[in-house]
Amino acid sequence: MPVEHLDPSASHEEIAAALARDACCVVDRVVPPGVMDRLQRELAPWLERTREGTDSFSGRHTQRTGGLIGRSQTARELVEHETVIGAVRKTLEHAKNFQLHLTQVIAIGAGESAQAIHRDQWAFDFFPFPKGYEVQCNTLWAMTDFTEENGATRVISGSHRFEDRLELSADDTEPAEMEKGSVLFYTGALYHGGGANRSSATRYGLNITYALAWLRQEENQYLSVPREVCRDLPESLLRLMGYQRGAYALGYVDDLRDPIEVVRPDLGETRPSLGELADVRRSTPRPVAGPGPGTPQGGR
Ligand SMILES: O=C(O)CCC(=O)C(=O)O
Ligand SMILES: [Fe+2]
Repeated sequence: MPVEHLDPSASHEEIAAALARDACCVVDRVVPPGVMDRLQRELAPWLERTREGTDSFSGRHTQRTGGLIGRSQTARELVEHETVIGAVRKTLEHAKNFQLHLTQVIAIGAGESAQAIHRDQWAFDFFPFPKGYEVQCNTLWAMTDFTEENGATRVISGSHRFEDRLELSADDTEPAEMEKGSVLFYTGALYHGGGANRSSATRYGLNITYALAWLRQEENQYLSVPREVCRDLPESLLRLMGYQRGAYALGYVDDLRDPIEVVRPDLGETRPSLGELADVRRSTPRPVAGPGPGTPQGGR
């Protein structure tokens, strides 16, 4: 089934509804192509010197450049893009909070072969999350047009309902073709993979992913983004990067301090505390969603 395309004006609810149904969708032309050119220019010094992968999953003709919060103002803006944050919040609303999971330009070079079809949430040690309990909401921004020929991401719409740990092939997938400036949204449970690049030019995609704040981040933001840079970032972005507590108590600093206080002492509480558990319990949605709520994935 081809991936659904939504208008640039799609609401957060419409994007989240498409994700609940198919686990993926493309929102067309979220930003003008010039924004992608600016991102490319800002990152050029790092893109040039990034080495290709050393295994077939990373891609032996693919460069992966990260640490983007510290390296590009445009990347910072896209991480907090209103359309994305609203759709991610809606998709992950069954948990108390979410955080940035990784920032990475994926440059698939000419001649690269197709990546193995996988679920991104397998990064969590293949933990069998309950079916319908989404732990990630991901974006892949097209920095160049994505075509079947140049390695557009291969997706299987609706595959969040499949069994876990399947070995699927490119024949089971469709290419998520899209214009530069468009965004492929997909959840951690979608079966997908980078496509083979049979063109003569590099396919550039900006992968920005978000995950529940009680899970470990794939890209370590605390060590990837220099402290001097952090001091000048907006509070909302710092919290998204993980300078916040995950759920009730995860990640506090020494005497129950909010981690944001370490980088922004001006935002510290005078008498730090975690808050009343009863209040937090009341304000946290019950973690059920989608088909078969509460059913362990191993039982599917
Ligand atoms: O670059 C792409 O199209 C997708 C890559 C991917 O899925 C991954 O590296 O996890
Ligand atoms: Fe992936």
